[in-house]
Amino acid sequence: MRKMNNILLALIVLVLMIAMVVAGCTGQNNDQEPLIEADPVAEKNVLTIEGSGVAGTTQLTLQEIQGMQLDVIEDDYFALNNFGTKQYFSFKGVSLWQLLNKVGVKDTAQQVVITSEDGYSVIYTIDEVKREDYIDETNPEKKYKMIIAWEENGEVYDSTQYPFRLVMGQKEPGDINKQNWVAKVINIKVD
Ligand SMILES: Nc1nc2c(c(=O)[nH]1)N[C@H]1C(S)=C(S)[C@@H](COP(=O)(O)O)O[C@H]1N2
Ligand SMILES: [Mo]
Repeated sequence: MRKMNNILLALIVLVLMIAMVVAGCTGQNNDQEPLIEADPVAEKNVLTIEGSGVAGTTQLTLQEIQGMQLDVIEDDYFALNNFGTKQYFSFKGVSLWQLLNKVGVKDTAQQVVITSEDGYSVIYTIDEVKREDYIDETNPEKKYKMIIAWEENGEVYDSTQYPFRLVMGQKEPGDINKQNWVAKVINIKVD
């Protein structure tokens, strides 16, 4: 009797195992299902550009932005922070204005909101985004564009963790510009 029970148990386990394998296979073979489910890790590598001021919603990885044939800007950006500290940081990236043109900015666009992963955000007018003469208060020769950088002081940001930073010079002497350097940009909304 005990032997019969063991055989029965073994059979039940076998049937269950076969059922699991079959269920697994049908799931994988179903064409309707996406191969990759919405993966929070995968989504953290994209920058979303959206709003009524652009042609549509665009999601771009660092690799895609690097492949867009935009002028690569490499410069030492002057920073003044709220403690009065003056410092230079080298950045590599592309002009935000050029990037917006590439994705299709409309004539009606008025403002740009740049938002980070942690919710930190800044707002600029389109004219401020277009501006190519942000300053270094200590060097009258210097002119900066507003850029989306992917490399800071020789280190490329981790491409899986929102690898983009908004960077610009000062609007005028005394402008505490470092606070506008939004790190880990997740969204650019143009309206
Ligand atoms: N995403 C994000 N970016 C941010 C901030 C922030 O809190 N979150 N703080 C800003 C401020 S106030 C300063 S001074 C600088 C600090 O930059 P650091 O962390 O590279 O020194 O980042 C700016 N960018
Ligand atoms: Mo700051």
